[in-house]
Amino acid sequence: GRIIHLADYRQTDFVLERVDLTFELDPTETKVEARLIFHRREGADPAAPLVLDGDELVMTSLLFDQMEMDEARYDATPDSLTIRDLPATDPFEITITTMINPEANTQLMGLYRTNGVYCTQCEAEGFRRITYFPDRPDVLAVYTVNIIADKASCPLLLSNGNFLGGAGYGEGRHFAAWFDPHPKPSYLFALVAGDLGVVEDTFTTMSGREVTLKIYVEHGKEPRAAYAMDALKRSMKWDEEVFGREYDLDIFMIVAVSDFNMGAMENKGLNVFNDKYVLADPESATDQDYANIEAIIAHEYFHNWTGNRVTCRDWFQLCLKEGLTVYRDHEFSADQRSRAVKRIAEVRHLKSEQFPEDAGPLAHPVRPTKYREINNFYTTTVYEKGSEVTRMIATIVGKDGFKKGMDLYFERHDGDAATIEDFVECFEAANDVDLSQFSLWYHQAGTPLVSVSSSYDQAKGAFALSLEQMIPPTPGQAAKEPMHIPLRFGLLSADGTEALPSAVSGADVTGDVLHLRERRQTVTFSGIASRPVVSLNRSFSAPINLHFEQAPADLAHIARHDSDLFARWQALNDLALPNLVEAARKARAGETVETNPVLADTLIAIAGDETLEPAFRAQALALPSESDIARELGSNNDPDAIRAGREAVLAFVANRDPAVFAALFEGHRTAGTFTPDAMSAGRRALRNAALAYLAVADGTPARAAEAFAAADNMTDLSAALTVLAHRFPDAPEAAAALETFRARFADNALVIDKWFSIQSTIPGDGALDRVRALMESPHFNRANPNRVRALVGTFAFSNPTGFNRADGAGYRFLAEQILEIDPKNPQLAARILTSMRSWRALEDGRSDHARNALRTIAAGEKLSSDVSDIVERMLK
Ligand code: BAL
Ligand code: ZN
Repeated sequence: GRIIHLADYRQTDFVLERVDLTFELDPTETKVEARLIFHRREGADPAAPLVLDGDELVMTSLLFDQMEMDEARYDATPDSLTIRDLPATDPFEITITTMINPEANTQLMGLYRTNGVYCTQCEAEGFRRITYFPDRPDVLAVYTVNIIADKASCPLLLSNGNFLGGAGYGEGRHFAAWFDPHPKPSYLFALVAGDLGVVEDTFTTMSGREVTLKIYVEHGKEPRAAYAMDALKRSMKWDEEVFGREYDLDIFMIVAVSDFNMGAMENKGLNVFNDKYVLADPESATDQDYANIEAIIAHEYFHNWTGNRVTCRDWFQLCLKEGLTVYRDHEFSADQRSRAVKRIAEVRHLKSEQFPEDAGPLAHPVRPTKYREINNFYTTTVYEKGSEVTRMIATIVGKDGFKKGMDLYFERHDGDAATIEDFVECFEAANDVDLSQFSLWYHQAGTPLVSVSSSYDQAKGAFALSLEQMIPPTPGQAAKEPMHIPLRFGLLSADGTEALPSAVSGADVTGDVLHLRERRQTVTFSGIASRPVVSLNRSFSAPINLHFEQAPADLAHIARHDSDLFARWQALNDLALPNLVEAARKARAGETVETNPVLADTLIAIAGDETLEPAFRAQALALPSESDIARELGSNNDPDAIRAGREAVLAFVANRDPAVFAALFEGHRTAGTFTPDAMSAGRRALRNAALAYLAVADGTPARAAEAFAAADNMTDLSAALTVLAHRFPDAPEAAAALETFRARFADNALVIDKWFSIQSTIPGDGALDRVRALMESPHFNRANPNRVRALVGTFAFSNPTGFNRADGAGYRFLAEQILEIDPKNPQLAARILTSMRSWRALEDGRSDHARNALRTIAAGEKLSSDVSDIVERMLK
């Protein structure tokens, strides 16, 4: 494919007024009739042809104002339809008939079949696989949809908007008509037809309208949709209370399907979900699954305003809806659960997924200026960093200022296809601030590095912070401008209370936010009676790497006393990371690893602190991951040494005071009926974190095996199974538990995915053979994205030692898989391939093997644009 540039954006020559679609559904020969009414845009070239997008389309008829069109006036190819000699002013009607084959659609883009159900996925460019269309987000139209299908196999016929009516339609068939009054881009179109069970409820909006809520799932799975329904109602309420946004149709539907490339899709009034993010019960879902369901249900619902009512002008603006909507779902979860614990989880995710992307060959700005394949820009940079940028706007303009800006955004842009500039302008106008320097966050890729040093002058009572920002070079961006970085901070006195300066010079400080704007800045705080300990970037107010060599005792002080719980966790992390990096170096050099006892004692003290919520203590106990350590090391990485070093530190902590872990394990049982609330989930998290340490201290699988046998919910069961499989892979207890688990959940594919993932992440060289063997299991299905991600994806993304085997066999395996998956499902192949995004940071032997594997992929015949785009950027 060719490269698309933001600078080339121009409006369409034709305005689409209305869309009437009629589908005659058939597994292999679905007939689609699209009646499109256009007029030429005022000022457009009167001779310009109408060019419509297509993708693998076969056209069987074309009418102009209901008359067959003269063949000399158009050209139809599988991927475009060009029509000439169109009127200069009058509206006209084009009726296109295409024949498509849903059964053969393995890409899962456009109209396809999953377990006998017809469903669609149109974002970003799937609609053009259904009919020829101006398939771009700035073409908004009102749709009427008629669906005709076999009554027995498709009793249910759904599309966007409100139900108009239905009736019988000839022998054994019926039809239904839907009308969506809200103008929408084609990527929000949806159709679902099949035989599904339903869970129904209602929601009364703030203006008193009753909305019907329906969640469709496979028959028999209805009870597992109860939590999703509860999350939906809470989301609707929250969006009214916090953002003043009310739902706008009579009905809101969610359909869960088992074959889906993404997590879910926000189609207007008819969300389609990967069933993994709908179905849950205590027997089969972990606390993490519940939290994910809550977040994704909310995310898709929130898109109704941020994405659907206000959509994107072009795909470069993807972060306009995604970054903002992730921010909204983060805030929702923070309000529903523990804000600090939620923030810790977000930052862990950001650091482990987005920071590596931003530091490697796939780095790109939050608002890119060019792309080859838009499917490859549904990234953690667009989503998660995009959310962080929105959060920084809220930090800069304040809570009320953010609300004013959002209100203005909805007021100005409801019904629009907008840009990032439009969005930022609303916060500037509502708050009378200049966000032009801040906007560099959208345009400059790379994680800023802020280096800090401090000095204290006792005689003057002055404390000075020297800050320097550096934004590393990224592909296509060698030199960067300094950015506006909002840093929340506090100065802690020796007793743990906050020291308040009498004056500040050298930077703007508003409340607890220090605004770093220059490349270098020294900030002086006066009236500070004794040397304070700085707690910087509290709540991770800016998504940066902080280089600040604070003494272990200072970090321990923050970890024990900061008023900001997130900062306490961050200090623990900062205390642990240098230790783990040093441990990795020592392990690689064959030297003995030593662990700083301050680290172990601080961790244990916090874990045992009954005044803190258990979920926080569980987070505190989780040492930085192997990938965190690799990122900190930066280059020449040896994953085996990183793991060996980390294991040594972990063993030191585990053996420091096993009685504490035993008490945590015994003292946090969750007895009685299972509830997925945050408090109970926190108790389980702490208990299972303790179990992981105890298994190391015990050196035997007995305790984990007992926990496995006693578990009465999936969180505890899978945690115990993970400890058994990862710590004691060769023990009979592990084999027995794995088989018990498999047999018990053999008919629940989503649970079998956990069984795949637990085994594919068993550390060490043996993982690859296990993964290969599991691919032969009858439970595996290489056509199903969830199965492939659970087994192959998890191995490549989350098993650093297993995947990065020194002999390169892991990379060769991945190359083989990518070449096999790509012809069927390019999006899935390209996504899994991004697991190699940090290959250049590996030591020479491994990076040579990785390069060879990437070259093997690049040399593949008929690569999709998805995979060739990724592999070429990675090799560049
Ligand atoms: N729009 C694609 C799925 C999502 O971000 O909600
Ligand atoms: Zn989204």
